[in-house]
Amino acid sequence: MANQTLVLIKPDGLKKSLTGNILTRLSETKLDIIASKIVQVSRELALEHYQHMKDKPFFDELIKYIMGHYHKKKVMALVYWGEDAINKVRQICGSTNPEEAETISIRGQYGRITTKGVYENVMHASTNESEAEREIKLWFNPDELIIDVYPTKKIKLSKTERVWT
Ligand code: IDP
Ligand code: MG
Repeated sequence: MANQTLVLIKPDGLKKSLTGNILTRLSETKLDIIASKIVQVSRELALEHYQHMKDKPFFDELIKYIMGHYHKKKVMALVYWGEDAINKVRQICGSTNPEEAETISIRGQYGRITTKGVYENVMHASTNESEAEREIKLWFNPDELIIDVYPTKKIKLSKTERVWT
């Protein structure tokens, strides 16, 4: 069955110039990229993304890490879509702890554990369908995806927008 998954190249992945390497590894899956962008992660977005970790002792460090305090203040966000996308991406990504991740997985090849105890594991990948849905809806608006993977509706907003001059 086709499904979709959120991939983030985390600030350490960008700082280490691993974007090309990571995307090349992920292209082994033959999945389609249906959205991508560079994001400066706000505190609100970081807290929401890692809400399930809020009771962990390393939570504050984790929030600083994903916001780019230790590397570059940016993350590359992508949505991959296709047959069994969630599992295929997670497989190449590798386990959470970079020291336990399979050596040839992306995290195994490029991740490290910092002296502050955070797993800097260079990328994020959703682990199941409900997590993928929550995360994709958090990081992207419907119009940023080239296919409608979840139902949408139209509402009229009267907000001020910044446009090119
Ligand atoms: P995942 O990213 O493999 O899905 P989660 O358990 O969702 O793993 O944890 C989110 C992120 O928090 C991890 O990618 C890693 O950066 C960090 N993390 C998770 N567990 C630990 C830990 O035990 N020590 C330090 N950092 C951790
Ligand atoms: Mg997770």
